[in-house]
Amino acid sequence: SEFKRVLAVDLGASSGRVILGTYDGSRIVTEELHRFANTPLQIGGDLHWNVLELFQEIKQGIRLACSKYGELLSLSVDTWGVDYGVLDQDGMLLYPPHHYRDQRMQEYRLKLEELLPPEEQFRLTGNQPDPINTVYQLFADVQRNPELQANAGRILMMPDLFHYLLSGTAAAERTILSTSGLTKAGTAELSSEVFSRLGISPALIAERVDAGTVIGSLLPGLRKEFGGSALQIIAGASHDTASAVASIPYRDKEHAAFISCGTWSLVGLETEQPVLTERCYRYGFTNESCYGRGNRLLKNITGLWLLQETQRAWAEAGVALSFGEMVELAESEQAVQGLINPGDPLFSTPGDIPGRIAEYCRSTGQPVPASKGAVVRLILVSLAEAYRKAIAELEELTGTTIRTVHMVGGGIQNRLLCQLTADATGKEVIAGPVEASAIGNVIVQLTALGLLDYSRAGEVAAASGGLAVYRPVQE
Ligand code: LFR
Repeated sequence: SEFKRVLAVDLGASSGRVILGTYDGSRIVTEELHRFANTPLQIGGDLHWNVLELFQEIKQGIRLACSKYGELLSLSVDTWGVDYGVLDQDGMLLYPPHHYRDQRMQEYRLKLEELLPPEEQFRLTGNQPDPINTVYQLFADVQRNPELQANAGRILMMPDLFHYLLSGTAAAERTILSTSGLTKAGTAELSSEVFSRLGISPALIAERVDAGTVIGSLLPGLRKEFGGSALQIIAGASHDTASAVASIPYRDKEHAAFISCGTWSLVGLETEQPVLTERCYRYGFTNESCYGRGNRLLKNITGLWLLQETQRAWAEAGVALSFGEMVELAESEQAVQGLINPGDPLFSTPGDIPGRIAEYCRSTGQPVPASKGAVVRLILVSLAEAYRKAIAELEELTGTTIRTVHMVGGGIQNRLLCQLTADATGKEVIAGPVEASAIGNVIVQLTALGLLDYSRAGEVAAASGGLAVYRPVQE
């Protein structure tokens, strides 16, 4: 038919979704077919992915898609970076994969950094050392369970794990692997230095593939469940941020930065080669792979997590507010004083974020926000300030003058945040698409299937996105 239909499965911190992407040759229309909770599972002291439940939900989404639309072309899963599951020698999942907000890495962090100092990790891999990175998690797992490597067949990053469960093919896709701290900067090759220093076997990593590889099709058993649908399984730009970046409708890419706004804010720009300077390391930037061969130079800044957890804490205390309502409260709040550092470790684990913000303000000698609106405004102003700083650093590191900031992802529905970002940076903000990861995911599938030339991706994304422009307001 003239309509090409593919499924994008996007697993994020607030929910997982199965999204239908329909392409008519000029734009992509997304339809959320199935949304479900993605609540981490606490078992004993550990925090895990509820992976079997998620698999069940993905199947439910495929079922709905097949019964509504019949034959679909393909499916690809994207998720946040760094997490993985461990398979045994027979390809069975050994235990529920850990969630990066689990704390087991803390105990082994120093030991790892003695064997492999942070600066060296950065130089070797281009990744900013962070205890959430795969390398820290895997090292902790191996220390805690010395039998693990003998029992394990492979580890698979989370999107790869879902692709494996759907198709039976184990592959390590490049963009998601580039978040691991295990690969050589700017390549998909494993860093043998990292593996040998830490005593980890590189054989744990599956065969590597580029983003946009058809790795198989639905396992026969599943295929029967869905009425014989032939669905191909594609390793797309399976890191959600790589997918989001693949959806950016650049107008002047040479002078553009991006902010991917979700639970995290990823502030960066695309470069040809990784940037491995000492200064880049000190400023806290990381290098990850784009779809294709490019590099994403970016900084992870805690993002809407702060609002999500604030919303949860208030709901638990009996005040249920939507994001829209929270932003309205912030809008009616005039100048708020003070700033928080969104990346302070105090804010990184689930809990009473408003309480911790108050604690942070007290301990830094700043006024404690006196109302809910003031809390929300303080969060948003602090995010915009963190964005401003990161963009100034990007300009310094790359010698580029940034003229436009592309904001993409769910967080841009928060129009106050977009305007505050334009004001703080003094630059034009182009916001959209909101469904950045899903649209990027679909774009990469369409290119893998030979239905779209990637040089047209920006144009297609712009036609699909519903873009909004924010200009800085001079005071
Ligand atoms: C965004 C993201 C970031 C990654 C962080 C943790 O969802 O994927 O890019 O660094 O989550 O994995």
